[in-house]
Amino acid sequence: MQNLEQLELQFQAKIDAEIKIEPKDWMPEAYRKTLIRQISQHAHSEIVGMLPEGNWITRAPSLRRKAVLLAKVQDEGGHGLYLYSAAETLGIDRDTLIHDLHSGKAKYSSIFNYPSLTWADMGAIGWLVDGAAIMNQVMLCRTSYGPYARAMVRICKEESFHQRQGYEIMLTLAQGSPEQKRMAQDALNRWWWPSLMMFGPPDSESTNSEASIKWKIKRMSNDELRQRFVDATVPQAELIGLKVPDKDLKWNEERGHYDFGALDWDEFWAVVKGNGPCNKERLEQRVKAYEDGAWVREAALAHAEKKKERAEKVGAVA
Ligand code: BYC
Repeated sequence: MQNLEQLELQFQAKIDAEIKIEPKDWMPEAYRKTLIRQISQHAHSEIVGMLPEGNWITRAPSLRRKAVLLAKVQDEGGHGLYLYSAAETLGIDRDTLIHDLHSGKAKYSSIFNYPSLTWADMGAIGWLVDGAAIMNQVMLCRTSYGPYARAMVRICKEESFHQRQGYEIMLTLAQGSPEQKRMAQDALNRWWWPSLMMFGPPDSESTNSEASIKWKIKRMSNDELRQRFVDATVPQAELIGLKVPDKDLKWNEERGHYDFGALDWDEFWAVVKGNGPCNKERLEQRVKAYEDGAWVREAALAHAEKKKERAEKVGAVA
C-alpha cells in the first residue's frame, strides 16, 4: 500500500509529463475540489450567460440576425451541459451544483451581471465577452484533467464563431448611420472594463492560481491573459473606427504590449459578491426556468422508468 506522499509525487510526475488525469485515476482531494469549483463555475457562467442575449432574440433586427443569435444562445446551453457532465465525473451530482447556483453559494462570471441595453450589446458581448472567454479557454484545451480538456476543444470551436458574429455586428453598426455608430461606441464603453475583469483578480490577489498552475489546470495567469486580450482587441477596435474607453491606453514599444489603465476592483468584488446591477434578476430568472422545466425532468424520468420495466418484463419472459 502506497502512502499519501508517494501518491502525490506520482500524481505530480504525471502532470509534469503532460499525461492527462482521468476520472478513475487517483488525485489529491484539493485537486478534485478546485476542479469541481472551476468547472461548475464555468458551467453556471454558460447558462446564466444565455440570459443577457436571450433578452434580444425576439428583438433581433432581421431574420438572419435572429437565427444566428438563437444558434449562439443554444450553443451556450450546450456548453453548460458538457461542463456539468465533466464536473459530474469528479463525483458531484448535478442537483447539488444547481442548488448551489440557485442559493447564491456558487459563483459565476461577473460579466453576466451587467444589463444588455441595446442591440449593439449583442455585438459587444460576442466580440468582447466571447473574445475574452476564448483567450482563457484556448489555454484550458490543454488543462490537465481529461474530461475538461476535451469539452473545451469543442467549446472553443463554437466560441470562435460567437466572437466573429459579434465583431461583424459591431463592424456593420460602425459603418452605418451616425446613430448606429454611436450605439456601437456606447456598447464598447460599457462592456470594455467588465470584459477585462472576466480574467479574474490581479495575480497578486488570485488565491487559487498558485495551485492551479502547479497542477496545470491553468497554464497562464489572470494578468497574462488580460494583457493578451488587450493586445489582440485594441487593433480590432481601431480597424472599425471605435475608441477603447481608456485614457491611459498606450502602446509600449519597450514591452511590446499596450499599457492600460487601472481596473476598478471595488466594482469587481461588489459584482462577485452579488451586488452587481443584475445579480438578483439573473438568479431569479434561472430559478424560474428551472421550476418551469420540472415537468420535463419528471416526464423524462417516468419514461426511463417505464422503459426499464418493459425491458425487465421482456427479459423475464425470455
Ligand atoms: N467572476 O483565485 P482566482 C462564456 C473568483 S462563459 C466571478 O484568480 P481562479 C460565455 C474566483 O472564482 C465563460 N468570480 O480564481 C457564456 C475565486 O473565488 P473562489 C466563463 C471570479 O479560478 C455566455 C476568486 O475570484 N469562463 O464564455 O484561479 C455568453 C479569486 O480568483 C471571477 C470561465 O468560467 C469572475 N470574472 O481564476 C458569452 C473559465 N474571476 O472560487 C460567453 C474557467 C475570479 O475561490 N475559469 N473569480 O470562491 C477560469 O479560468 C478561472 O476560474 C478564472 C479565475 C480565470 C475565471
